[in-house]
Amino acid sequence: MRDGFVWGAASASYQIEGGVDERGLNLWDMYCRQPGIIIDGTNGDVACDAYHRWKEDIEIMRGIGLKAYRFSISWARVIPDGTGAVSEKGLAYYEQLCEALVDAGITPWVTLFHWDYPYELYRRGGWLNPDSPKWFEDYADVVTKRLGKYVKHWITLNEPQCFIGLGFAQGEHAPGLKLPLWDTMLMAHNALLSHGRAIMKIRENVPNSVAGFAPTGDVPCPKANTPEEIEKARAEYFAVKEDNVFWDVAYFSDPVYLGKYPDDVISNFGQFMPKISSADMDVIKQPLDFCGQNIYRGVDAYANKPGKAITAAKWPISPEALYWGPKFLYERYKKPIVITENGLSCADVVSLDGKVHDPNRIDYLNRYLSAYKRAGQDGAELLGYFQWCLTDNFEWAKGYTERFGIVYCDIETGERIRKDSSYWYSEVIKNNGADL
Ligand code: GCO
Repeated sequence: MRDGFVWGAASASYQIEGGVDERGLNLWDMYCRQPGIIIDGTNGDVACDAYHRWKEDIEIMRGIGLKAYRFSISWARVIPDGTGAVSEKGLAYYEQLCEALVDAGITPWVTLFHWDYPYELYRRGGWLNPDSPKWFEDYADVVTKRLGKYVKHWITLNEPQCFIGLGFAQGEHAPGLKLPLWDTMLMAHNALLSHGRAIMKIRENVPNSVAGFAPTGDVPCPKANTPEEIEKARAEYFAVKEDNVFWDVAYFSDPVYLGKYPDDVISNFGQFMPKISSADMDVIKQPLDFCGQNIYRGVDAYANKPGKAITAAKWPISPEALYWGPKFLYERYKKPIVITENGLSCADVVSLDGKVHDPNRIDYLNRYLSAYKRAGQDGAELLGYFQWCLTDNFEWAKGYTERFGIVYCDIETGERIRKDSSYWYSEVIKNNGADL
């Protein structure tokens, strides 16, 4: 890869921290309390206990040779009620974490919001409330003022497709609601306004900041390497999805990078859109330094192919998604690409030799990273890659039944064991992907 390419690994506060008694309640705390909601009946109260084991985790990152670590801030740990009084203990936790990362030569990339919305704000209407962008802006102000001396790299929102779509439209994630489009599209708009106002705070409080956001979506890959099939796939990637308006890359990314909602969203769903002013779009389209994107799979790749290669989570293994996704995104938004998440769940176990052998993950990463490298050789400017994820953790509605980490975590004891893939990844980082 190019000199200075960022090789990282990622996590998220609710999925790893635990420390539930030392923060305010969030939406996932309440969601997990409902019987039968989480597949194994678990929650993030303790998780990987990263809240207490962060020093050990930094030593593991140092051992792997990570250049960067992407993690998220628990909003309700810093501001327990989401707005108002700030928790010094919460801020101090993140300040010591960021200082130690910098001291270890690992660049912190901080996600402001990765789904763990303060429950007190949810009770006040959450993203529906017209004050929600201001709440988020004030939170961003507090965090960037305190951490800005250690943190230059910021990601505002992780996957609005999920925290709005899965959470409030499909009802598969917290809070498990199926609200009408005139609510969910208003929530999506307020989330985008929150993004823009947070970017303005980042620019105000952090000199030389590098900022973006981390949407997701499945990548339609051409069925043949012909101009017609490539154009078809490109058009599909950015086209409105009739059955799930939010699972459309352009729904959130066109307002952010281009300052307007896609025409096909307006023509198909305009009647549900909230009132939008040009001033709103000016707030949303704050200049960003990179195009972040979480990419795991091609859209229903090999959907009907019997015996297709799948992960433990039954996701298709489709490395070409990490060629076409970056290529299409770079062409449309003309920003350096950062894959803010990519990885897979494997049925990882501790073998008799006490190690965790995960050849499937090594093979998957080899294929996906080779495709990503090829996208760079074919013209896309690639800035970085974050492996999802550092340690096995709480996989939302799937509880602890899925293991995505390059580091094994025994959820009973908290013991960490580096998997074979973390040693493989170390070599990739050392030679900057030369052997991919
Ligand atoms: C996401 C989230 C992560 C998940 C990971 C595996 O992309 O869904 O950002 O928190 O754990 O993707 O599903």
